[in-house]
Amino acid sequence: MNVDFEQKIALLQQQHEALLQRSNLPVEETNGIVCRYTYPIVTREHIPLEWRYDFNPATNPYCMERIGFNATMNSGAIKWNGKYVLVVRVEGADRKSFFAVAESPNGIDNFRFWKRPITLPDINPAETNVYDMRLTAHEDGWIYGIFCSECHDDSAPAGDLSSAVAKAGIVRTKDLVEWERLPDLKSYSQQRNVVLHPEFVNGKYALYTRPQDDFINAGNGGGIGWALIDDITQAEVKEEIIINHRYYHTIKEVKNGEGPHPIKTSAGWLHLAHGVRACAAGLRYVLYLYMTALDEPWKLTAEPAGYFLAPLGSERVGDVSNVLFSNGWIADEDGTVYIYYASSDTRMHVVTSTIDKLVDYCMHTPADGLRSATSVDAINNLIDKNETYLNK
Ligand code: M1P
Repeated sequence: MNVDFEQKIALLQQQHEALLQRSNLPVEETNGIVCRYTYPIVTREHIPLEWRYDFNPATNPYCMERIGFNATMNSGAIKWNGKYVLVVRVEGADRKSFFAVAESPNGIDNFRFWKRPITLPDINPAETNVYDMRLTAHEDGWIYGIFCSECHDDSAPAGDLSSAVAKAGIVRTKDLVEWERLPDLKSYSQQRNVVLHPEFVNGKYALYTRPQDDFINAGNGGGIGWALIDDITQAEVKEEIIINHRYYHTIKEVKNGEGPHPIKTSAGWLHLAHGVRACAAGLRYVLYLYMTALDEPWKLTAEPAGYFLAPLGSERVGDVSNVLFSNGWIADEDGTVYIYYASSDTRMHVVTSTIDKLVDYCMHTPADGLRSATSVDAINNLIDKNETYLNK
C-alpha cells in the first residue's frame, strides 16, 4: 500500500468535504435591498475530486490533478424537487465550458455537484464552446435551457483564430438528466443572452433576445429584444422589437442582456439584466432591474437609474475583472428571491431579497434622467421630501 498516496487522498477528501459543508452566514445589509453572504457559493474548489484526480496510485503515483478547472460561473437556476439547483457553467483549464448541475438544500450553502456533468447531445462538430444557460420551466410542461453555442468564424481572414460566431442553442428536459436538443435558434443576427419567457403570449413562445452585429459588439443591436416564435422545435426570429434600450452615458451604454427569465409579480414582470459600459480599465459589467406590464411583457413600466448590483471588494478581481453576470434566480413561494450571480467570470455568489422589496426598489427608485443635472434634481427632490417629513 502507498501510505503517502492514501494520506494525500484522505486529506483532499477531508478538505473538500469541509468546504462543501461550510455554513454561509449573511453579512450586514447596507442598502436595505439585498442581503449578501460571506462566501462564494460555488467555486472551482467545489468540483468533485473524482473529476480531477486519478485515484489509482499505480497510474497517478504523484497524486496529481489530472484534469484542471478554471472557473464556475454564469449559472442557470431552478427550484427542483425542493432543492435549489444551479446549472453551472464550468470552465476547464482548457478554456472549454460545459454545464453541470449543483444543488443545495437551502439555496445559500452546501452546494454539491451531481455525479457527472451534463452530456448535451452533440449535434454540430463545429460547436466549440457552450455557456450561460438560462432555464425556463415553461407552461407547456418542459424545462428549457437556452445557451450560447459558439463556433469559429470561418469567414475570418486566414490566421484569425479569435473571431467567433454566437448562436442560441436550445435544449429541453423533464428531469435535468436527459436533455433533448432542438435546432439552434435561427436569427438574422448573432445572438447571445436569449431567454424563454415562461408563458405563452398570444398563443406563441416568446423570447428575450440580444441582437448583435458581431460576436462581441452589440453594434446596431439596440438592446434587449423580444420575439414571438411559432414553433419552438424550429425556432426562428422573424420579427424582433427592442424592449429595453441602451443609452449614452449609462451603465448599459455598450451592451446589455436579459438575465434569467422574469419573475411574475402582481405589479408586473420583474426583470434582471446585465449592463456593460466601457472605461479605461476595460468593460464593466453590472446588474440592473426593470419591470414590464403583466399582460404586455414587452412594455417597460419601471426602470431605476443605474445598477442594482456591481462588483464589490474581492468580486472585482478574476479571470475577466470588473464583471457581475447573472442568468439565474429563484423566487420561493414565501416571496424570498435568491439571486445567483458570478463575479469576474470566476465564481458564483448569492444575494437574497424579497419580491416586495425588489418591486418597491423598481417602483420608487428615481429613473435615469440621463444627465448630471437631472441626477442632482432627483437628490434635491428627496431632500425636499425629507425636510417636509422631518419638520412635520
Ligand atoms: O466576460 C463577461 C461576459 O461577457 C459576455 O457577455 P455578453 O453576452 O454581454 O457579451 C459573455 O461571454 C459572458 O459569458 C461573460 O460573463
